[in-house]
Amino acid sequence: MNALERTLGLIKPDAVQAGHIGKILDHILMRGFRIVGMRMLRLSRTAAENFYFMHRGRPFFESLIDFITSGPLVAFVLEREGAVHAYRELMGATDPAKAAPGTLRALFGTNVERNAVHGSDSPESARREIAFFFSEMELMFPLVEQKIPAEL
Ligand code: IDP
Ligand code: MG
Repeated sequence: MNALERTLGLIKPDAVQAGHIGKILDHILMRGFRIVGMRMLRLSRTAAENFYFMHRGRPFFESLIDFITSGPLVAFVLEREGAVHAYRELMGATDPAKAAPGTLRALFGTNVERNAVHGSDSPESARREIAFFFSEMELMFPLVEQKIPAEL
């Protein structure tokens, strides 16, 4: 049995602009994740460079910062058994062309940069990324089970 975990997810500016917020959240809820915090915001360049600090110096870094700061994004914290790995699975591979059918990136991504969604890659990253976007006070304790929608 997987431990109860939290992970940080983003709906990136490409998917917000394309009108995919609702559909992406439906897919997430149908997989049994509970949303315990959520907000819409636009990142400053400095904030984006801090969020993606591990990619500083990579050839795609400047373009990634341009993209992620290009418009509003939706940030959320998901809770579930094994949430970190389960949400990475639901997202699919970084490059939508290589992502498994039915994954969020296969469904809603455009290319390796404009790939619709982000998810923490480890429990350690999740802790850092959750604290980057949310204070402890802003996160819910889902004492009442959230209903899992049956279909889209
Ligand atoms: P991940 O989002 O699947 O964890 P990372 O390697 O951590 O992938 O890259 C962070 C983000 O940087 C990707 O989601 C994507 O938006 C962008 N990115 C990654 N690799 C490339 C690339 O080769 N070209 C352009 N953008 C990239
Ligand atoms: Mg990553």
